[in-house]
Amino acid sequence: MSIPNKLGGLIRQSGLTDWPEQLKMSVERGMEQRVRLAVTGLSRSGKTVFISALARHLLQSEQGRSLPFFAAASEGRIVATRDLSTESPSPFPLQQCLAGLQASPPHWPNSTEALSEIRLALRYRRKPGLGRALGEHSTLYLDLIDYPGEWLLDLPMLTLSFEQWCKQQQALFASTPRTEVAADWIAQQSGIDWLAPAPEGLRQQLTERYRSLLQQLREPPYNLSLLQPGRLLMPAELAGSPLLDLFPIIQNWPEAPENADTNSLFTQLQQAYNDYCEQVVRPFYRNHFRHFDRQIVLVDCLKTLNSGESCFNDMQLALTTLLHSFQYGRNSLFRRLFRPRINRVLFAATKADHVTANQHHNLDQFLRLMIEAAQREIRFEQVETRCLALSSLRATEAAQARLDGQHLSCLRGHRKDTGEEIALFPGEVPTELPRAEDWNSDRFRFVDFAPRPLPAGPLRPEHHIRLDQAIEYLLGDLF
Ligand SMILES: Nc1nc2c(ncn2[C@@H]2O[C@H](COP(=O)(O)OP(=O)(O)OP(=O)(O)O)[C@@H](O)[C@H]2O)c(=O)[nH]1
Ligand SMILES: [Mg+2]
Repeated sequence: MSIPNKLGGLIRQSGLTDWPEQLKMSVERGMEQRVRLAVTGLSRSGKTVFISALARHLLQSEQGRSLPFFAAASEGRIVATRDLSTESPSPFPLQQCLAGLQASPPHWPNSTEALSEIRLALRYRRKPGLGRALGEHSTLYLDLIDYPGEWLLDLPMLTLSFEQWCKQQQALFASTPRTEVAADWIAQQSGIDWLAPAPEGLRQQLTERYRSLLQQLREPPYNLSLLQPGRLLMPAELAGSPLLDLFPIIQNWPEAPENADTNSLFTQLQQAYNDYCEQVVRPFYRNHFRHFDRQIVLVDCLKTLNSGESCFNDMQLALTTLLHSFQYGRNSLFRRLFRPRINRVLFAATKADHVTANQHHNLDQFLRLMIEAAQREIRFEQVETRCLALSSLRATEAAQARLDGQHLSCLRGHRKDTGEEIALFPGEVPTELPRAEDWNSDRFRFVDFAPRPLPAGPLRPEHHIRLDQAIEYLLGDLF
């Protein structure tokens, strides 16, 4: 077989039809080192703060000061950096996030309401050795996207039919606290004939009730994660669209749905579900959630400790379900060029500055418990994984207190809710799953802190906790 035929065969096997364009992109990709890092995290897990801090540190990494464990920077091999995000139609609002953190008093970024992209170019000197034959310098382009965490949980819906989704929701609503919070809504469903012609506006009315239910379950004291459809909570440009008039049927599932009236709630909801998956979720997945090379999964473990066992179980299920939406595997050269897969995953417990330094190891351990099932599946694909507690932007400083003649490690900072300055002993992070009595005993009360003012000048290592280790693990081998 001639070379072009061989290549054609390979491309056909790979399912690529527009191959000249793919080939061009792939060659560019191979020469330039384009890396797409998936920043995965449920809502309020810390994605926007992580991306802002990562970008801010990397954009000053030629100074080699703030990331001691990121070898390329500390060895002085990053020679220049640039933020290329302005080339994107929806650039990540880095300056806006940084301005908020530099304000007086500083504040965290708002919850993300739309998708945005950031692209950083890092020009570096290659290590002495084989790679030098390709030239002394090279550039690594790092692409990241930020998006509302709520949208992430729509991805698993792509693999479910309307009926499967309803059955899954039925199982969720059969356990506490959903059963209690949704009691009225569930009772209302029992009285509905899903197959009969539905009065005008009923679907919208029932959706509104479902939306406020989801809102309630997202907030304290429940803090649940597995809330679908995510766009009901964060609609962005779809606010008011009939595509979002959608909720699951969890009571009275019809015996013979094929007899449904064309104007019945069953027909309307099934159609709305299919339209939502195809017109909202699939384009989001197709345009943004394929072709990642590396992944960081941000997990707010301390929130689950504060909120209790049902929050822990729900977040664990949400993460395991969600990670099925990504493609993992080892990258052969061919695959790396044409269809990259995630081949390294970092699970990160965020907000490690909410506990004292002697608890960071415990937080690593607790994170391991939380993501055990997800990690096992990913490892089966021979993908490297690691667990690490980190803080993208450190909001507290270490302090010492004396109690009964003993020194106690404490934290000092400003409370996020009141702004009041406090020094406190935040307590210990368990290394095993808490027993029922511990979950119910108010044993865990980790406080949220307001950010410390971010300097306009260069950042230092004390502005983060282990962010440099995260960067080294995720990207270090590429420099
Ligand atoms: N102390 C501390 N708090 C953090 C850190 N990162 C995030 N937070 C807290 O977590 C909250 C949520 O962080 P975001 O980065 O906005 O979370 P997100 O994942 O982007 O959330 P959505 O946009 O709603 O999906 C912030 O308002 C802070 O209170 C950190 O490194 N240290
Ligand atoms: Mg965000």
